Amino acid sequence: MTQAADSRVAHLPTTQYFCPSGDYDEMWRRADQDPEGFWGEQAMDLDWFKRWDKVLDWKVPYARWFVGGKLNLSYQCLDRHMKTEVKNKVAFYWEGELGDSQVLTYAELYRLTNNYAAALKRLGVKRGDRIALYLPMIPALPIFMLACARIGAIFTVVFSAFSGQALADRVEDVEAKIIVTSSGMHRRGKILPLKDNAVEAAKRCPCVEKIIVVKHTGHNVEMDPSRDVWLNDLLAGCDEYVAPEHMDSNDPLFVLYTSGSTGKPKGILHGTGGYSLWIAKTMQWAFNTDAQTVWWCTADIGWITGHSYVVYAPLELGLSSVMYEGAPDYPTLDRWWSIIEKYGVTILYTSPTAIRMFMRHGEEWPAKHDLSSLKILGSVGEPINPEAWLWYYRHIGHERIGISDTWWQTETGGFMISPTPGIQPHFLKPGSATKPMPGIVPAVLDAEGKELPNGQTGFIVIKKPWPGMLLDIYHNPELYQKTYWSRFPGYYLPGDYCMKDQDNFLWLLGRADEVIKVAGHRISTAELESAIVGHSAVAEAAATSRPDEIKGEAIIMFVTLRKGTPPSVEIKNELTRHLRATIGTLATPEEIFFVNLLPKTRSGKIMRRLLKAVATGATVGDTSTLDDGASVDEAKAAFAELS
Ligand code: 6R9
Repeated sequence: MTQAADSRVAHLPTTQYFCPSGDYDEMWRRADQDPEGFWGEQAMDLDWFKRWDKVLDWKVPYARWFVGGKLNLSYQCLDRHMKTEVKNKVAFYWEGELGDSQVLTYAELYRLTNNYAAALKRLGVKRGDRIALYLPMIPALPIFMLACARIGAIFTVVFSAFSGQALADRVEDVEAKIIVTSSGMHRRGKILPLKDNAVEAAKRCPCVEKIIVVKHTGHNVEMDPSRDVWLNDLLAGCDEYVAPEHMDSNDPLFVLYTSGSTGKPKGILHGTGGYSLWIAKTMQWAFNTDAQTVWWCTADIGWITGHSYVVYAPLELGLSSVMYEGAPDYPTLDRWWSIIEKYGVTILYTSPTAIRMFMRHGEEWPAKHDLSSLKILGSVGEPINPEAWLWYYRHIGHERIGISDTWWQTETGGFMISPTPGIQPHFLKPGSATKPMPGIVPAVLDAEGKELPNGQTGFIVIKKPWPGMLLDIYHNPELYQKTYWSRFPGYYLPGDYCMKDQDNFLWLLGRADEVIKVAGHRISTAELESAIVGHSAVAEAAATSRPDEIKGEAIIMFVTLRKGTPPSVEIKNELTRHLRATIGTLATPEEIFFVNLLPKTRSGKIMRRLLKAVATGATVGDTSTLDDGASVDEAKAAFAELS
């Protein structure tokens, strides 16, 4: 649960949005009553090689949009702008952590995408092949994503903070032929060895034939000539046009791994036509973008937010974007605000964690800069607490502009619930993502599947398919069915708690399952547990979280050690290192508690509710099904002692 409860009635006046051109209620009703008519009209804004035969084919749990239609997303993002004034417009203002920068126009991006596509083809990549992209926030990443889309290769981007092992798990599952990486990446003045991690993954995965290496850092990198190739060498002689593949609207575009309730991340599979349309439309609606927009989405491309709203949607809409490689507060605490001033950013889209971090640093840092170019602010990744919302509104927006708090998920492709100033502005309430996008029909259900009256908290479900909906879980349709469609048959289950207030505003209140959001990064308790028990000293483990002032949630682990290993600070540090090496830095626990027994039910299930209560210092509640009351006291004692 979030801190929303105390501010549910805090109304704010409508802020001065521009262009209140539409009628939100009317548009929402139209999309609900005649989805095929509505989406058929919207889809006319894309360039199709062949028009669809049917707008929607919906057989629970699979929705197929624009059936029979043919298009290519790299064509939407690039080729079609070559005929307009967008051609010479800036696509990306790239800013490196070291202060270096690069400006890429649409024409340059188009040329590079063709060259990269030619290079991939030269390595034998064909339509339907899988490619893993393990790159930092440098221009090569969006260019490879566009090049893959162009030739119909399915890509999976692996966040650069994931370890070599986590990369290997994903490469193996998707059976990638090629890993694209960089020599290294800059982070807070250090160089992280991405290439080494890629080699570790390639050694574990026989499917990998080649590693393409982008030269980004100056340090020495060992190359195995039978497997590794520098991008620059590969590009020599690739200065050519590559015709975009005519992809079927429901052909896969990418797989993005995300955490759920199992120990292994699942590959969310997104398609081409519905996805392309959904992200472009939702971006316009939530942020009222226009030709003058200078967009900055601060998310890493390794997450869905970066896929949809750093790379594809802004390019489809022909916008200029900022892309920044480094840490937000490096080398000085006003790095972000200086970037906004430098490029005249008009829309900033970021996470509550970042806002809370800046809040702690103090408003004097943004106050040093002219932020008057900003027209709209955005938030994503976790519930935004009203205090952070108000700080953002006051100290970044200067009480002049609104905040689009966008609720959505990897699986949904694009925004689901958000203010829609691009259609019609409405009142905002700090902490509420407000109303569903046209085409989104949510309901709040109790545990039995009964719709709850306004004011009560339950599970949010989505009653109808929407164009950005995932196609499937890669190679695992059973898990797809089970995860999203089995608890409340016929409805999509996102896994979040939600409350609809008396004004029909929606409050998204955090995950209802075993997924944790640490600084907006999604990770599951099962993943953490299976990683930590991989260490030879660990007998059993349970992961939970507690609220964190900055990161939203922090990871807390309870561990029983094997006989012969006594608890110590050394073993604690060793287990932290082990988690980071197995998953990545985002798996760093805030605290590890050693206990002799984990609290379990009589049927042997770990009592997570109880551990969570212990970790957060709340009252423990009903323990009548508990096997051994002593273990609860023990967990509590361990917590009290160590915290
Ligand atoms: C886009 C993204 C999805 C989960 C989602 C929810 C949380 C995201 C939110 C939000 C409240 C918001 N979440 N945006 N909760 N308000 N505006 O973050 O995708 O990484 O798949 O995470 O994030 O719990 O279920 P993903």
